[in-house]
Amino acid sequence: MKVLVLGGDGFCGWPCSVNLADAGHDVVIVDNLSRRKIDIDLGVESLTPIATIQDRLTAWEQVGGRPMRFVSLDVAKNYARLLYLLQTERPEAIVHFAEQRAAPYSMKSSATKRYTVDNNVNGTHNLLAAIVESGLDPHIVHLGTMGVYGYGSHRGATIPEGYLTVEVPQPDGSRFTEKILHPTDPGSVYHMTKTLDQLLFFYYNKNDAIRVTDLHQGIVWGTNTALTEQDPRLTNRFDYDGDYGTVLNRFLMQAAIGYPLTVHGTGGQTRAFIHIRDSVRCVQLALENPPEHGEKVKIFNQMTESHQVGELARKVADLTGAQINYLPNPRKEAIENDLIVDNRCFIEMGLKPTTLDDGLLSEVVDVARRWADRCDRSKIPCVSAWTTTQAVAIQAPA
Ligand code: NAD
Ligand code: USQ
Repeated sequence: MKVLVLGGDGFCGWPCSVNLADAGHDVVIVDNLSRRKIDIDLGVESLTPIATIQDRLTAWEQVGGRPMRFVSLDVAKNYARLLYLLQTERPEAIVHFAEQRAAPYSMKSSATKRYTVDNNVNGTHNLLAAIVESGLDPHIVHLGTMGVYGYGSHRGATIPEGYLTVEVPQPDGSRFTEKILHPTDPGSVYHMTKTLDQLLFFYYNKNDAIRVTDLHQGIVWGTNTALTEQDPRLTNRFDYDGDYGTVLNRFLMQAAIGYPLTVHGTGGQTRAFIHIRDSVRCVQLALENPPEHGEKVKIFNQMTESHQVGELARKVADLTGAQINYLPNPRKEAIENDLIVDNRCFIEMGLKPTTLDDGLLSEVVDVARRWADRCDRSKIPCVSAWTTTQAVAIQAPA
């Protein structure tokens, strides 16, 4: 199948692209390399050394991979070129990773808030409008987030895959039931853009019958897949800095360099997790099982385990002997929350999850310890505060 991978140079997009090529798909990576430019602006680097996209593609062919092409394009800004790309490539599917994905970066300043909204919402809308204008019928597989449901209290309820069945009271006292999009409760400007994406998909699916699968993905941990381990130039990125590093990978890297694990608040926040190998597999499963024509947006919860942040820190500490540091929280978020998630769709499609217990140690030894000398400790603290209240709290002397 001809597949465009928007954002195919990123952390999730790169291993996904090579996996799709390996599965026999004809892959075109579309990326404006904005993520590499943000690294330069922030003065940070991936813990793992990453090759240029050109060297990645050469290396992929040299290990015998099915050739992939690269198109440099900003999908949020260059509508005309995006439309032309669709008209000339005529993809059967488009995997859409091309968004600014860090919640802390989105909360840094009004400039990064505006950039995140402009980039993410325009990118998704440009894609939808261009598909309509092209007259083509590709299946979009979009990377959304578990964060659209919010991390307040769900009062013990299981979070369904996208749609909630509600009972609506009628004036005569009777009730009818209806399936609605699960209410959204974003916890950052970044997460808010994902809730807006969800509405864009709902509308274009209803109005133009565009086929969409929206993957509500949890926090991705790990680094490589079997395919990206074949050559050092195929290595995936590993973010550890205070803006782009996600919690579990940060803890693994911190343990590897003897830096006390940075738990925000009491660590009572519960989040959903998935290993990068499973993320890649889920995208392939979603791509190869498109919705029927006329079917509403398919929503899958792309996660395999839920854990409290404090519990994760204790797990990593038990494994490595690391110290734990409980810090003032730079985010405005619930101190503690429950999270019970229905993820039956992927399990029924045959996903065999990589659990934390299987993968943590090898990630510490093979990646975090191996590249520990590349770490810049000054980039570890999370300094993006959600409001001035949090800014004051994180600057107060301990
Ligand atoms: P990433 O920053 O590593 O990759 C995103 C890629 O998209 C980058 O290569 C970037 O250059 C590109 N991009 C951004 N804006 C673009 C634009 N306007 N035009 C063209 N290319 C553009 O992020 P990631 O971790 O790979 O995340 C990919 C997607 O998955 C995001 O949409 C993110 O919201 C979602 N997601 C990620 C995680 C996670 O833990 N990493 C979890 C859930 C969902
Ligand atoms: N946290 C710590 N210590 C740290 C870093 C984070 O305690 O050093 C806490 C945060 O306060 C938060 C939790 O860990 O409560 C998760 O933070 P995170 O940075 O790992 O994840 P998040 O900001 O939610 O964003 C990441 C990805 C994003 C994706 C999202 C999935 O960057 O692209 O959408 O995970 S989810 O969380 O399910 O919404």
